[in-house]
Amino acid sequence: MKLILVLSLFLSVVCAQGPKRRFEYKYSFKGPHLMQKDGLVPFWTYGGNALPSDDKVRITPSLRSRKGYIWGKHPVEFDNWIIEVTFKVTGRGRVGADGLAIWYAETPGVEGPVYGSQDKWVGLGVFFDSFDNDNQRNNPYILAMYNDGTKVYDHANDGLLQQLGGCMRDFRNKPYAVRAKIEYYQNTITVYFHNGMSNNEYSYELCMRAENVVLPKKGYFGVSAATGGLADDHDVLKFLTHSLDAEKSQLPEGDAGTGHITDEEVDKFNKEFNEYYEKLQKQKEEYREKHPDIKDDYDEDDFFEDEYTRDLKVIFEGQTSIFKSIRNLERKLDEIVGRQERTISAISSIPGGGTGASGGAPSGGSSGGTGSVMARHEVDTLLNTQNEITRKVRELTGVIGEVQQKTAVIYTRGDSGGGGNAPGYLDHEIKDTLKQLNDDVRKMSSRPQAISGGCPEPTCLTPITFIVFAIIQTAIFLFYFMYRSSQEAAAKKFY
Ligand SMILES: [Ca+2]
Ligand SMILES: [Ca+2]
Repeated sequence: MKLILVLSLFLSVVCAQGPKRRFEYKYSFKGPHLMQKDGLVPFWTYGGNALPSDDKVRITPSLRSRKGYIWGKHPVEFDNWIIEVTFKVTGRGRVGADGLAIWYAETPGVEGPVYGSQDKWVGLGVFFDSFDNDNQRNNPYILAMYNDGTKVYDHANDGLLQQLGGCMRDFRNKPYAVRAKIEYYQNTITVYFHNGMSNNEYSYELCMRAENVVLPKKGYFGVSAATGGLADDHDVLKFLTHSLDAEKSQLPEGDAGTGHITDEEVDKFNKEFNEYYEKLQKQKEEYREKHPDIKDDYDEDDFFEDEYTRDLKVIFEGQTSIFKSIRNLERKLDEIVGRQERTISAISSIPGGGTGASGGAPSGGSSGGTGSVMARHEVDTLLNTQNEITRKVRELTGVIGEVQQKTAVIYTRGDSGGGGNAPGYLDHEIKDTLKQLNDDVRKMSSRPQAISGGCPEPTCLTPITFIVFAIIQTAIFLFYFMYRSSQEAAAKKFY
């Protein structure tokens, strides 16, 4: 940064010694009242598809195969000059055509094939060639060409071999208008270009320089443009001409004719500059010594910034504000969460219906002592315990029932299956049967005489027969009882 300042200081010193500039309004046009009411541009004539308006001259619209031009009416009366042309080349395509030309020619051009103007001109043409005819991938290209009236512009090669010099620069679709500064001074042509990325009028860069070029005297300035298969708008916003008076630089002794700075002069300037610079540094140091409190990191960069730095700054500020907003949001979110937690705890401390019923808390006092109020988890524990108890009781009941059943079964089994404990009615039945049997036996033995003759012989009922009969009967009875008891036991099992 310091270096740039130093250089600019040096250049300003040099320029102060350079040619005197004078604005030439008769060779210029610019807005906002570029066009008169009758549609004319003062001191200029235009033709073809050129169309002026208040703030610009549209040399061609973005339509195919158009040509337009504008030429100064008056011949240039001064030998050295500098022109500054501000223009825009805009089109929707990634590639445009054909281009724009700035002229200084012996005669005003007429419509023709070289960017809208005639070929074989005499003088200088500076071409802004949009379209890459020779396919060298070197367009858009800025090219300066001198023609003595014999050469035909080589469109096929984009005039590459005919140029005085040139540079590859993109001049289409820029945020600001692009600018070209063409200086013709002491037979030297210098072309500077401003790429239209900023509105800073000092952002020019050197494009080409050619010495020993003799242009015709009393020529005409002009601008022309053309479109082809592709098309751009070619708009010229300003055409400013300054004459350069070389008289002052001719005054110093020696080498006056060329106007160049001699080595002696360069040494002198350098010496002066070094003296000033040292003086400045000395003063700075003195100031620092006198004011040690003041921040001594004086840096020009703090005071100047380029566009990139400015953009970065804007981005940084934007991000900082976003960061702050996020932090704010975070804080508010924390507050909300805190409130929510407090609310939840307050709700849980209020005795609910179920809690009151099981906990036996006072139903009236919502803000009663928290010591007497059961907490939720306590209630839950209590309910769980109760359920557990109920379940256990049920299990116990089941077990008891089972035990009863089993007892009953055992009991009934014991009742019916006991060998020696025959029920009483069986005894009676057996006894009755036996008694009846005895009675019958006795009756039969007490009347043997009464039945004589036809009565069967005592052989028909011998004591042996009787005893056998009695045993069989007893066995039948026993068998019957056993069968019956087994039937009953089976029936109880199902029950
Ligand atoms: Ca071309
Ligand atoms: Ca090319």
